[in-house]
Amino acid sequence: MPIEQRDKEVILTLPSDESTAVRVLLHGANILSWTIAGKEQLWISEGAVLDGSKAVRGGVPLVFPVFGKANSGPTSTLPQHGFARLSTWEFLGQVSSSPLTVQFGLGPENVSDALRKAWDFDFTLIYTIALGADTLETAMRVENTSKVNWDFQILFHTYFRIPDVDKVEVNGLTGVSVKDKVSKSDYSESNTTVTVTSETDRVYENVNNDILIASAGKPLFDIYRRNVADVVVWNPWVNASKNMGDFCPDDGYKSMICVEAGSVSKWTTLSPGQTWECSEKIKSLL
Ligand code: TA6
Repeated sequence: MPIEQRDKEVILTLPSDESTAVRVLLHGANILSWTIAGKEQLWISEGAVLDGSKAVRGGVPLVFPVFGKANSGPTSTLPQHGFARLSTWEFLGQVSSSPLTVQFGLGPENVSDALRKAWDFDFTLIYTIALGADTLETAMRVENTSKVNWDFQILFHTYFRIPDVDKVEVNGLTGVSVKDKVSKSDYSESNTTVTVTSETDRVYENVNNDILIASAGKPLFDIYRRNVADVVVWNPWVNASKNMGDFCPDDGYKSMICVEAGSVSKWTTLSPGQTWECSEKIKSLL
């Protein structure tokens, strides 16, 4: 069955290959798994909490309306990364069979009272997920249904599964301006390929190239983005992994890298009735 709706999840299965599938938790509309011919493409913690009590540690968490924590402004009382990944989305159904495409929706009515009070604007999010033979496309349509302007940031917080962090290479970032949250410095990326040798937490701003994730030169994933100009690269490494209670196993950082497409280096303002769209298409080269 191409689309299976369960109590708390929706499963997409390619009719041509039942072992190519996507599993989406309604809590956070969080993609938990993406398999191609039975091979898992994403990383999810063995300690991920899936009961709706907190954000999922892995897969593709959704970040909206704020990336990180804002010190001031309407999002400053929201939890880190906002409420989209903390809310239960509505399954809106299948919109296409080729590629196999479904949609999820979120509005103020789906957000807890506490979180809605923290950011009390009217909005609609329509999240589209399309599964191809070797591709996963995610798209977001943001609408301001308020009577006033509001600002937002947005990001697909994708956890990629990789063979070995010591061999991972992220290509396409040369010359890009970086806000490095570990060294607390700003600089231009001078390396032709970005590798991970310690805790890494960087916002690459306004990235024009497509991104290639490779392992010792062997291509793993191509990432194509539309209207999400920034790319965040994150690996918690040894200590930060240990300090996250839901990050398991402790050495899981060796098998994952977050390469996150987002619009986070500035705020996007929507006026009443205005809509905004973005998408990310990942092609697995495994
Ligand atoms: O996207 C990178 C980042 O902002 C890191 O700073 C780290 O905090 C990571 O997100 C995970 O955040 P979370 O709130 O899911 O623990």
